[in-house]
Amino acid sequence: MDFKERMIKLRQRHEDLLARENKPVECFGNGIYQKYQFPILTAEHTPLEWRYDFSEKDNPYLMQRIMMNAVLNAGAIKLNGRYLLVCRVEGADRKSFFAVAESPNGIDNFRFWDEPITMPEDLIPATNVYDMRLTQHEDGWIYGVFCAERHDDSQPSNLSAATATAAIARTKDLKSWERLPDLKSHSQQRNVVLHPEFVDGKYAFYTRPQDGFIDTGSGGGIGWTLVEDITHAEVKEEIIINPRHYHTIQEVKNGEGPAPLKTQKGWLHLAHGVRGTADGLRYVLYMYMTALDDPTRVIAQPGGWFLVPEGEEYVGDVMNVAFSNGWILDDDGRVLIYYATADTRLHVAVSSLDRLIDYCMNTPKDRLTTGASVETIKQLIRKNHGMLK
Ligand code: M1P
Repeated sequence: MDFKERMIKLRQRHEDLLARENKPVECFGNGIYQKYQFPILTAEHTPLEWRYDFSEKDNPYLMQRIMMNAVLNAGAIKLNGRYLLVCRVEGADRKSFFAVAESPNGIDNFRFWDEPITMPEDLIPATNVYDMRLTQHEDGWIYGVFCAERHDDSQPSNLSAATATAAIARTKDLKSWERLPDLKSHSQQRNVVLHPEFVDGKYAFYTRPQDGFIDTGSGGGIGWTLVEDITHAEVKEEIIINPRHYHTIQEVKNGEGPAPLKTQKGWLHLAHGVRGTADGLRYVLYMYMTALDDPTRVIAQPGGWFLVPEGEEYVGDVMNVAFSNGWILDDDGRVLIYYATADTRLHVAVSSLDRLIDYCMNTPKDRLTTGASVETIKQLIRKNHGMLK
């Protein structure tokens, strides 16, 4: 096959992948959300122009000159009727960058914009950036808050020593970005999310204080801080609003997912919880709700996980991981939840605001012991047997 023929085949195969229809998984499911047959974005979805040199003279073997490793953890927004994801794309060189993918329906036909985002640097450039949370703030800007990772130069002989900081940028169109100074904090911070409304006239951030790059250590869970000036954001006072807890899905650590959705019943939150196993860490998604008049007060939290990796979703670079930092509340009340599995690929699960509120308000909470869990199950059995008046 000559160069031209191979190029045509390559382009056709890529187009088939991009245009592939995605259908709901045919199963009864859990009634809460519907998963879909195929991942919506993978490394294979990235544009061929990012990977191949199409000059026959310079690349006679039609090799990939730059390889891509994964597409994962995407911020999400519906803007001017378009479903847009700011994806974390990871190259074979382990560097993550942000790139926008657009779909006509939020479910399939996602296509990356021509070029990745050029994100301006803060004063000290980052080695790596990832996991952007998008917030359409009432001040009129769209904010992207993401993790900026740098080597921890206080440990020069340890090549794995790193620091995690919350970086802040804002935009109106996801094309040009204004970088603001990173969030100042005494602890390392990852999974920081901007609340969409002012609280007491201030910007409000969900935080996740951590002692080290991986370990949260004494960092007790999902935190909250108020900031007067977002152009010089600093964590001065921080409270924990959704703590870690022994023998739960969020024993080791947890972190806010996308910016919460405002509903009539309260703020709806999606988060991830992490527990240890003999086989390493297990990342699952869970939900909770907070009060409208006080977004720091948890009013409901269903027990256990909401979404976990299943089947092939388990397998990838970091096994046993479900992670989400993006969702879209659509005009018809559908909620499109974008989740990544195994730090490798991106999927969509579809639910609705009504269902998610029902799930949060009516799923029994984790009462923290086996005995209490059995009691909760027995209550449901008795109710079903018509024994509860
Ligand atoms: O590898 C799983 C996830 O680990 C980190 O999340 P956390 O800070 O809660 O441990 C992040 O690096 C995330 O990107 C990754 O998916």
